[in-house]
Amino acid sequence: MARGIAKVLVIFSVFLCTFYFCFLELSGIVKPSYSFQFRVRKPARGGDSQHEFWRWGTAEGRRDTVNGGTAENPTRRMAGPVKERKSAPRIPAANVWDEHMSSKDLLPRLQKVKRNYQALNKYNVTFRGSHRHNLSSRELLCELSTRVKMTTISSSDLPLSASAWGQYLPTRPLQEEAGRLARCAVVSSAGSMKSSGLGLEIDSHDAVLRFNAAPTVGFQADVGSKTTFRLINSQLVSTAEHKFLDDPLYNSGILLMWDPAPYNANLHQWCKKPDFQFFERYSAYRRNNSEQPFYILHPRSAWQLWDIIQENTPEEIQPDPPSSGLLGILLMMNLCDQVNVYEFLPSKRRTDLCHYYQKFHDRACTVGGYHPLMYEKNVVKRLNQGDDESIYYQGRVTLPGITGLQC
Ligand code: NCC
Repeated sequence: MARGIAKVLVIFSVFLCTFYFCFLELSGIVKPSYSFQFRVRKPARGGDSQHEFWRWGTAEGRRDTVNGGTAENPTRRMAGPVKERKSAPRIPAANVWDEHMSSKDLLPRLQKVKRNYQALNKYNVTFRGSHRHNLSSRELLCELSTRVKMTTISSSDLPLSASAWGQYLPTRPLQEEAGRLARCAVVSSAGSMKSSGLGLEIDSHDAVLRFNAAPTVGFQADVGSKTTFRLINSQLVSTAEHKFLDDPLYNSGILLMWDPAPYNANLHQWCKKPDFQFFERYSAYRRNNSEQPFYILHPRSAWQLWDIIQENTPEEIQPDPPSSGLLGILLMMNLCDQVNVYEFLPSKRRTDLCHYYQKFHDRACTVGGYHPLMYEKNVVKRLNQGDDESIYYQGRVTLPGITGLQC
């Protein structure tokens, strides 16, 4: 008798389990136990904890939270399978970069990093401008066009004491070297470029700008293969680990380097005390690759750009120069009629993976630690002429050229 009851109980529980998994979970009526993957990611090297997830809105969590790298909307998933409407895809607003992001939206660790850089004030920034954060997108474009001179230096700008390396600066103006450019692409190095399949779209532009050590070989499907410009920082040129003199990655396209000066320094003061001692390696590279144009940005450009970011931000930003990313975007806005920027504002592929070509994870790569990157992105979002769908699906922002702008 007891064995009979036990048998019935076993059969009944097997039936219950089968019903639960096959019908309720798979049809999405109950929340699947594995849905936790939305929030938990692998421990990040340099990250805060295993349970970090993206906060796109306020620290109070008013907005949705989405884990890096997933495109799905957890609420929709819980509501059961819904057919994708191809004509008008719905983008959850909280999944597109919010131009009002502030330090409150940063992880506590990155808030602290920001405060430390503010206390350090390495470049003796003495900002005396006013906060004018109600400018329209058009007014902001005019500010960028009239006040930021994205110029390169020539040997005649430098003191005699700098002639040992200054003699290697190109004589032909960059505008002439680049020629007239209609549509240009700027490719951020973000991890979210991975699996984007944007390669063909990127290569369809008249010119493509890439940053630092970002490769194309092995990543063509996602980042394309054309490199017209490469903007590099002086740290990369100066430190042996980057193999700047030996790596063929740097041998194609027009090279441009930048090095931060103190906020109020002139060229003479900068030459005496650059951020990184790049002179010898710059000269050596030029001797070995004399045919390849290799420009150096005027150090004041970075601070002119920084002033505009600070003026258009209601709180104090890091007193450090803008990232290569924003410098490159503005450079291209000066050289091209239209600029498409990829994954500077992260798409649905958003991730803490720092670069598409490395395995290192750190949220700071996307929102900034040393660079005022979050605020740079807020400005770019305000300037965007494209739509939220393009940001969400392609990570693409469309900006106008500013050379002929009537202000
Ligand atoms: O990482 P980095 O930048 O070379 O990236 C180039 C530009 O892409 C944008 N980016 C990158 C990663 C990410 N997850 N999101 C992004 O939006 C940024 O706009 C970034 O500027 C730099 O700005 O020069 C920087 O350089 C690196 C590093 O020096 C080079 O990669 C050397 O190869 C800096 N990292 C370190 O110093 C450790 C980084 O802070 C800024």
